[in-house]
Amino acid sequence: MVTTFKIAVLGAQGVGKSAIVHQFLYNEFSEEWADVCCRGLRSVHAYILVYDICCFDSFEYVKTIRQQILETRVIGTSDTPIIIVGNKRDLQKGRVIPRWNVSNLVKKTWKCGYIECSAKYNWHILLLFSELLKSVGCARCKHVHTAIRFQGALRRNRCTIM
Ligand SMILES: Nc1nc2c(ncn2[C@@H]2O[C@H](COP(=O)(O)OP(=O)(O)OP(=O)(O)O)[C@@H](O)[C@H]2O)c(=O)[nH]1
Ligand SMILES: [Mg+2]
Repeated sequence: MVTTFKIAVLGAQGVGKSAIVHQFLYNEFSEEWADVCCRGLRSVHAYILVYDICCFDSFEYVKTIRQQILETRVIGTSDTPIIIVGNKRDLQKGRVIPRWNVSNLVKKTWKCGYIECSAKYNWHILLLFSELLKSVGCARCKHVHTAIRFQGALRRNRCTIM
């Protein structure tokens, strides 16, 4: 079991990557976040690939990133878990791909986790991070309260946003 987690949150521009991380860490939502840069993507323990459920292209982007992750995986290393996230669930009237289609593709074909959330209303953000902890092999991370403990640890400045 790893005790230090490096998580890459990737996705097209404006899908809500920063909003998800800030909602998890600080229970805050804003219309605008400062940009963060990407470093050390190869050595992460898990990937969160975010798309906007109202934006078709952002799901195509997720497909491309996933493909790139698979292609650049070091042969012989264990598979790094990938969780696909459909954000902006609160705007679901504008959904462009039926949920069933995406979840079928992601879960059955890609064998990845799939979660829909709203960073704006804090829907399923804790669930996302508890699934993430489970996926990196944390045997005791079966419940949302583990994600709450994780959140607490991160808030105590044990988290670096790179
Ligand atoms: N309605 C709604 N808006 C959201 C949600 N999450 C993010 N947004 C909005 O979407 C816009 C982009 O959010 P960001 O978190 O900056 O997106 P990002 O993926 O970090 O964008 P880049 O860093 O530019 O790639 C902002 O105006 C947010 O307020 C959500 O769950 N629901
Ligand atoms: Mg951002």
